[in-house]
Amino acid sequence: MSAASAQSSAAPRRALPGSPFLVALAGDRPSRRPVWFMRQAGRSLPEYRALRAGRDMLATCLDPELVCEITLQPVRRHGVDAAILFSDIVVPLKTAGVGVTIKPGVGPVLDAPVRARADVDALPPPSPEGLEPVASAVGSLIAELGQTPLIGFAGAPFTLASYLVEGGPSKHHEKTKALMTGAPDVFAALLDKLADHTISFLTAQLAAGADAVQVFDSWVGALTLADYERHVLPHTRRVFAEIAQFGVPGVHFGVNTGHLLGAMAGTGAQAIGADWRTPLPEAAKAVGPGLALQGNLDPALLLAPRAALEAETRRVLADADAALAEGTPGHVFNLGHGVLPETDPGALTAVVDLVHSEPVAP
Ligand code: 1CP
Repeated sequence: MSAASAQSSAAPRRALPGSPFLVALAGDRPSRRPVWFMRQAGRSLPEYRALRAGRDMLATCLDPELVCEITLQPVRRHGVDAAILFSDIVVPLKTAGVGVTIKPGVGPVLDAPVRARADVDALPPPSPEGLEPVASAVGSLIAELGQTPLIGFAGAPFTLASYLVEGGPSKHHEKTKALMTGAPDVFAALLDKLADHTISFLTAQLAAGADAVQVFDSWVGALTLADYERHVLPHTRRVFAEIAQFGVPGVHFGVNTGHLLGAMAGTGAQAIGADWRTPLPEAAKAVGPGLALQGNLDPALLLAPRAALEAETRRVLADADAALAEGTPGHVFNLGHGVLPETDPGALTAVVDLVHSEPVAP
């Protein structure tokens, strides 16, 4: 029995029949247009900054009480239709014993990069025990959230690999691409091990009751379609196949993925997140009629004058309606990537109010 099936009966899954977010992902007509924001937890909120002051990021991710509070903050403040767990994509690596820290203002930084077969062989397997604080936070959140669904998440194998191979954040992912093309067997072994970590992190959250998941392949847009299909897709497909037994919807998202959307639709996800560069009707054509769409307001526009922000929000809603009219089963309003740290939280609340005030497409 796999680790995932061993845990799938751990907690009875709650039913949230009225949730606009879950209804839209299921392809039914929601009572109002659902909206949440990538990176809504943390980032722009002063109440988050106050809590985080003097606290290490990864230590915060492993403190269930703090995780609960930070996850709930944007739900209270903005009235979004889903909560996303406060955590990070490198948490499963940290808890397994990989030397990684999150440097303020930078992101994940590795003690030692992974660039050769021996480095891959030395990577530790997932540690379900290490993830117990995450599962505990999910359990408490399910109890606190009432009718608001909780989204669990993980980084996809390629995006995790980019941090491990580069040693930290990267613009061009050149060392990752060099390994992928120069030593494809080593790269495949690395992605296979990382897929185990992705599955373990998602399983911990799903077994504890998460209502949906999002798998972030944030940096996969740097690849060609051919490289994506050969080196990445099989591993991401395994992730979605392993979590399918939980029966919850999965969203798959990456930045700059206009040329990959059709292939990403073949991962087993129920919905695809589009970044702001691809208009939703175009994304709909790429992913086909069976998958819901999420997105895709440019997060930079939250810093624009309010009238421009409103106009762009309405344009995204009109694009969504055009996609729905052509057969897209559902739409969840979101940004085309995460909230920028300098965003005025009032702009986020204004977008939520506007999205909720617009009638659901017939
Ligand atoms: O969305 C939410 O509100 C939940 C919290 C969350 C999520 C979903 C955080 C908290 N991180 C993530 C996922 C994550 N982490 C992704 C995928 C989503 C995306 O593309 O935005 C990625 C790529 C990371 C890696 C990471 N962690 C970065 C990016 C670095 C880079 O390469 O540009 C950064 C800055 C972090 C640290 C981090 N994670 C989360 C927060 C609030 C922070 C900032 C912490 C701090 O410095 O105080």
